[in-house]
Amino acid sequence: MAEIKKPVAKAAAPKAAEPKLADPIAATIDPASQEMIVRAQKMGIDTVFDRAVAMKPCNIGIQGICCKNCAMGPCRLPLPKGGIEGEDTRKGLCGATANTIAARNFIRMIAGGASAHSDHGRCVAEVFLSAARKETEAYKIKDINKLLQIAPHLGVAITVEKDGEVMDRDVDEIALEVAEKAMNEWGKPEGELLFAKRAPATLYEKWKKHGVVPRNIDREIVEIMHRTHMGVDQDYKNLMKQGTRAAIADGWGGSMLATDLQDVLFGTPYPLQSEANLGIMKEDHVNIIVHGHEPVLSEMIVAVAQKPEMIEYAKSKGAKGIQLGGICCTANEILQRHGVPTATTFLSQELAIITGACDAMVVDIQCIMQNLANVAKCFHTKLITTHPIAKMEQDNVIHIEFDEHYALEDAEKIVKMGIDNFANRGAEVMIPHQKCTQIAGFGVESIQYHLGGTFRGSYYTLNDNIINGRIRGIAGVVGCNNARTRHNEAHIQVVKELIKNDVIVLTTGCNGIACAMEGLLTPEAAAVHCGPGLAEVCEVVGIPPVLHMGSCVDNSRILLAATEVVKAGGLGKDICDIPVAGSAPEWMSEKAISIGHYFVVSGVYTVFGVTLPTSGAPVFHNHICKDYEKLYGGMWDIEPDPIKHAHLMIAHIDKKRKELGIDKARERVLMDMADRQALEG
Ligand code: SF4
Ligand code: MSK
Repeated sequence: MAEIKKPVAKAAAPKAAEPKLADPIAATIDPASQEMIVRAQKMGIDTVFDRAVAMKPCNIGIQGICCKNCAMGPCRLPLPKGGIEGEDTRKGLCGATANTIAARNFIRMIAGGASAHSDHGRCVAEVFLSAARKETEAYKIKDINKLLQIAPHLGVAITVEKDGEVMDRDVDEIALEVAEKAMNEWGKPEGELLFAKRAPATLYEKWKKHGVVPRNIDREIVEIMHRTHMGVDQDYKNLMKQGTRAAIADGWGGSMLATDLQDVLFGTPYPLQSEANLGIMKEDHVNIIVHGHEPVLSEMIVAVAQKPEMIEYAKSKGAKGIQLGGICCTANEILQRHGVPTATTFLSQELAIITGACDAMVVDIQCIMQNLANVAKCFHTKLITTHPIAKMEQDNVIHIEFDEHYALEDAEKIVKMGIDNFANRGAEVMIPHQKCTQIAGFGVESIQYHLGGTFRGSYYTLNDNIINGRIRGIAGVVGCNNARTRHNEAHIQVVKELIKNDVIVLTTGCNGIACAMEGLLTPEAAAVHCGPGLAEVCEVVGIPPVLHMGSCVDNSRILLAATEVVKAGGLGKDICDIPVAGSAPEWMSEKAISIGHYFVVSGVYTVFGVTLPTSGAPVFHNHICKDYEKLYGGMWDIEPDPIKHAHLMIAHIDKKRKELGIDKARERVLMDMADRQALEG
């Protein structure tokens, strides 16, 4: 076989130009990140902020109209300057149109995102099965209430009839059956996704009518790869139909199962206090940062790091203790259940190492930049990969493969490695002082409690406040950072504009972290940033105006919260009737496209910032906007300007208020069921 040779430099290369560097102020709104970017540049270490300046994105790829699905391409179909007049004759070598290419690319992104969430869910389900079989000491069924709550949705009975008497079923038996039924959702040969029926009945019927109820999770993802292979599905509408099936299989399947099973294993989150930003790292402590998405290992790291003998061990090495911190959604997982502080967001991950105080960074899956290894090389930081599917090629990276059967031993090994590394720190420690208090850990259950009270724990109070106009509507603002836009700026501007206009915000992922870094996740933020109606509700109830609901897979909590709003009555019969809108102001990941699409087909008007890979195929773009609104009640939209972005969402919320007949703010009246039915009339 012909060997591909490495290029050999023949003559002395011309002197390289000075690398272009990012302007720290233009790169991020976060002062701690700015400080660390300056430091990295002084040390000659490049970060994503500099690389984004040096390398521009491909102008054709960004429009979604580059196809490389076979070796006759890549076929690139740029939109002519000034747009297309008359017939669009652009086609690839095989004849694929811009619409077909954009739709194929779009649903391949859905497949990437859905598989990431769902494979995460599968790993959790496997650990759950081990726990249910009692094969591991480290994991136990922690939240029995949650187990009993989800079991019926998987067709698992929680009671049993014996001698004519109805009795509670044995919890271990229920757990085992739940584990088996859950595992089945990934690859069962027939039937349909069981959780699809957790959606409001009207929505489920809509999915049924359009033939998009998923069969099982894996099948919908595999079918996307088949249909987008050269020479298979060549109708953008039919391609998107499959994208819809896979996205539902993500939001109402893989992600929802991940959230539920994690809650049963590790506990359903309830609000707790913590802190966010790089200032959570401590110079005199061993700093261990966990980063990625799966809480299965990080839960063990939290348990081990809290052990008195481990703290003593850290002290024996000259540290005052162990400081854990998180990045990305592993951060959100251990924040919401244990109050472990958040170090920073996705885009600033390299900067945690630039502090010189990161003794170990432990990564699992998703959103981990490969350049972490290069940055770690410049410091004493041990970079530890832990997942068999996520290794790094650089030789300074240590791989400690995590096995749930030896979970505590693995976690102990990792924590000890961090502690032992404390002594190897150089003199170059520089931790920014910025950090903010945050209240996180909201979920479907806690919103019910906080806004409903102990005696009337329900969504009635939330609905009442929407109906009487104190709360104008609900926004789900989620997603990543993107190096093509100023770090955290759009997140914060969109959220501030929404709460200023009395829209309560539910957040997950890196938007949640950005809001925490800005101090928006405290009840006190309401008086400063909210309109009078939302400020009053927050003050009375004692909640922040931005409710942090967890990690990326926890967007399923937002779907279920919206379903509870429908059930509580007075705001229509389907999610698309509620004054609700979705947003991902700084998205970058394929997972965001999958999330965006399951929001849309669940009935949510969803606006993305930055860009959408559809602009090169206007007919396809209109399909996922206008046609989808007719089909599912939700639609895609794109608006990079954060203030306009927020106002598109507010306009949609107002449109829904008008359709419901609640567009005139009214004095608060506690409504009974008859009043709500009259409104729905
Ligand atoms: Fe080009 Fe068609 Fe091959 Fe895509 S599938 S690369 S459009 S020839
Ligand atoms: S971590 S997917 S950058 S939100 Fe979930 Fe943040 Fe986006 Fe990763």
